[in-house]
Amino acid sequence: MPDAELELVSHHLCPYVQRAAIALAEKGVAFTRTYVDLADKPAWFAAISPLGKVPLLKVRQAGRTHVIFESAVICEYLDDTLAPRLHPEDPIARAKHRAWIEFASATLNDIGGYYGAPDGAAFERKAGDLRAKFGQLEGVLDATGPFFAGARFSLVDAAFAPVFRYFDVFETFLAPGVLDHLPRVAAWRDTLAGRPSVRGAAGADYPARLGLFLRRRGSHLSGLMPAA
Ligand SMILES: N[C@@H](CCC(=O)N[C@@H](CS)C(=O)NCC(=O)O)C(=O)O
Repeated sequence: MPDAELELVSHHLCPYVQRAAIALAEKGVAFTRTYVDLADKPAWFAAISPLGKVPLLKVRQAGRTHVIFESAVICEYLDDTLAPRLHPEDPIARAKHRAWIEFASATLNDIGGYYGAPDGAAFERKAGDLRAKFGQLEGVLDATGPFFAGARFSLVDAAFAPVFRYFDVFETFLAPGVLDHLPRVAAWRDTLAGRPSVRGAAGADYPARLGLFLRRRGSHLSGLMPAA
């Protein structure tokens, strides 16, 4: 991608945006970020985002601007064009990684159901769904780590780091039940939390922003938060 200018159209809390930001940082490439208010989408954004969603990657190259949407596609594009490779070379391993990135998206959907659950019963159901998913991960994580597939950071790691970032905030006021008794997942989570690309993917104000967002949900979880 010689001489391309990259702009990541973002939202402060979006976990899918974080995937792309992590991949960009792992590639060591310069990029700018533009933040969109998803509650009041600007016209320029609506005009270029076919699904009305972030992230978008704007690629300015040879006098043209290309807009790429969908985080998985953005990450694949970055991996096709910039070193180091974050997907495995082996096609079977690569297919499995893509599948586990889908699994990360399903986990994010469960997290949305968890923090949005209207009552205790729905909340416990979603906690159970999440516990089951993290249990499955415990069974597939590389035995020696420190990353999903062993020594090398991959796009699967980029997809799960934002998943764990939610729990860093949840666990400031909730017992860590969903992630209990999963030693490999716990070690993986710690490693990802210390990775510079992961640390830089969200702002220092992320916990405060997420806290405010959660408090305003009016959900079961909102009611478990301490008074502001
Ligand atoms: N499948 C999409 C999901 C992206 C997504 O859901 N983005 C959310 C924010 S995290 C969004 O932009 N939602 C638009 C809206 O709320 O109207 C991807 O992987 O990029």
